[in-house]
Amino acid sequence: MERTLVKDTVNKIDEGIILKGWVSSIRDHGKITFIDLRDRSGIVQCIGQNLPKVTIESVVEIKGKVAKRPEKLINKDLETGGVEVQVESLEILSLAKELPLPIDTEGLDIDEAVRLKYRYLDLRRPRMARNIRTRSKAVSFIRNWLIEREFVEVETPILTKTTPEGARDFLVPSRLQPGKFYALPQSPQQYKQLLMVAGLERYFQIARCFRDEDPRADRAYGEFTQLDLEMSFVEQEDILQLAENLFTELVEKIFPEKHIMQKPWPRLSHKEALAKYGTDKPDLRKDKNDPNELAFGWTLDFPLFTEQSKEDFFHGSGQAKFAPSHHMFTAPHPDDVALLDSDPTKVRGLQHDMVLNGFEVGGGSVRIHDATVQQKVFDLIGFNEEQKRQFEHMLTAFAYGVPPHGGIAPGIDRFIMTVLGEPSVRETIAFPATAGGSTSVVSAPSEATEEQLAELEIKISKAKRLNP
Ligand code: AMO
Repeated sequence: MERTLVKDTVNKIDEGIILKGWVSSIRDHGKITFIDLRDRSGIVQCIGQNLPKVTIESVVEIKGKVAKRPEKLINKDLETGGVEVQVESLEILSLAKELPLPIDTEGLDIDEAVRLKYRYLDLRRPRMARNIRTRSKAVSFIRNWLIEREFVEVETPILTKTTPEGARDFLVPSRLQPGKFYALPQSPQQYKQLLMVAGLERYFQIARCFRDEDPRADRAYGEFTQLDLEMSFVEQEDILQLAENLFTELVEKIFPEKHIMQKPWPRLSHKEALAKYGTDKPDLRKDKNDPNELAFGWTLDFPLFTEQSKEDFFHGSGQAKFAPSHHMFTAPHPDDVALLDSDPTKVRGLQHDMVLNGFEVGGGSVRIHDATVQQKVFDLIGFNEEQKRQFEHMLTAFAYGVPPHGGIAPGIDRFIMTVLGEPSVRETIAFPATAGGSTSVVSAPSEATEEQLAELEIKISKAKRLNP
C-alpha cells in the first residue's frame, strides 16, 4: 500500500491507510493512546490501543483506518479535524531523544544560539516551516513571472573579484595562485551589467550576496539573497513599473490576506521623504498595528553622492572626496551631468529604493553606460590608479557597444520578513549565521589544518589564533 499524506485522510473515510511522519503530541489514557501525527501536509489525530512506547518527535509508520468523528468531537482548528485514524499497528522508524528546545511554540523567546545550533529541530516549528515554505512559493512565483516575460536566469560566479556595495569583502585564498585571493560578490552588479553588454537584454538571478558587515534585525550577517535583475533599453520608469507589477501580483497571489495600501505605489523624492518623514524609507501604513497592511512606495531622486566619511567606502582607500549614495555604477540624472564638474553634491542619481512598511526592501538604478562618465565618477570617489585598474574590465567592456541599461535588486529575506511581520531576516532563512558570525548547526568559521595552510602558503600569526 502506498503512503497517504495526512491532509488526504479526509478523503479516505473507512479506508485502510499508511501514514508516515513525526509524533507531534501524545496523550496517554491508560490503554488508549492519542497521537497527533505530523507530516509535511498537516496533523491528524490517531487513536490506538496497547501501542509501543513512543516519544515526542519520533518518526513512525502507522497502519490504520480512517473514521469519521462524531459531530461533537470535530476539531474545527484542524484541517483533518473531521476524522481520526484508528491505529492497527505503529512501527517506530526512529526514536527521538528528549528535545533540547520546545518546538510547539513560536520560539521567539528561546536563546537564538540554541535555536540555530538545533536549527533542523527549530525548522519543525509550524511558524518556521510556514516561513520556509512561503519563501519557496514566493521565489517560484517570481521565477515563473520573469521567465514568462522573456527574462533569462543566469548564474554568475561566487569566486570572483571585489564587487563593492559598501561592505567589507569576504576573501578566499587561492591554492593555484598562492598569495592571491578571490572575493565573494557583495552582489552580481558588475556581471549583470556585463550580461547587458553581452546582449541578454533581460536578466535575473536569485542571487546569493556576501557582505561582511554588522548584522541587524533587517540585515543578515555574511550572506543573504536578492532577486537581482537587469534590463537593457529601458528608462527608470520601465524598471519601476516592472518591479511594481511583479511585487503587486506576487502579494495578491501568494499573500491574499494582505492588503496593499495604495496602488499605484506612492513616489517620494529623497528630499520630500526626509522633510516629511525624517527618513528615506518612511513607513506609510495608516494603521501600524494591522499585520495585513502593506504600504509599498518608491524613494527617488537621491543625491548621487553622500557626504559621509569616506573611510567606510571601498576599504583601504580612505582618501575619497565623495562616496556613491547607491553604488558607483549609478547614472547621474541627465539634467545634472554638468554639475559633476562644478558641484557634485548637487547631482541627483537615477537611483530607486523600493520601500515597504518602513524597510528598504529593494534598491537599484539606471547605470552609467558611458565610459567617460564612469571615469569621472571613479575620479570623484577618489579612486587611485590601482583602484581604477580593478574596474578596468567595465570600461573595456563599455568600449564595445553597450546598451543603456538599469535594474533593481529586491532582498528576498527582507521582503519575506516584512510581509510576514517577522522580527528579523533570520526568521526567513533556513540556516542563517548568528550575530557573532558563526554558522547554524555546523560551527564555521573553524581553523584550517597545517597542511591546508601550507598549500595556500598562509601563515597565521600565533598570537591571533583562538586555540594556539
Ligand atoms: P543594495 O546594496 O541596495 O543594492 O541591496 C539591495 C537589497 O538587498 C537587501 N539587502 C540585504 N538583505 C539582508 N541582509 C543584508 N545584509 C542585506 N543587504 C542588502 C535589501 C536591499 O534593498 N547591486 C545593487 C542592486 C542594483 O543596483 O540593482 C545592490 O546590491 O533588501
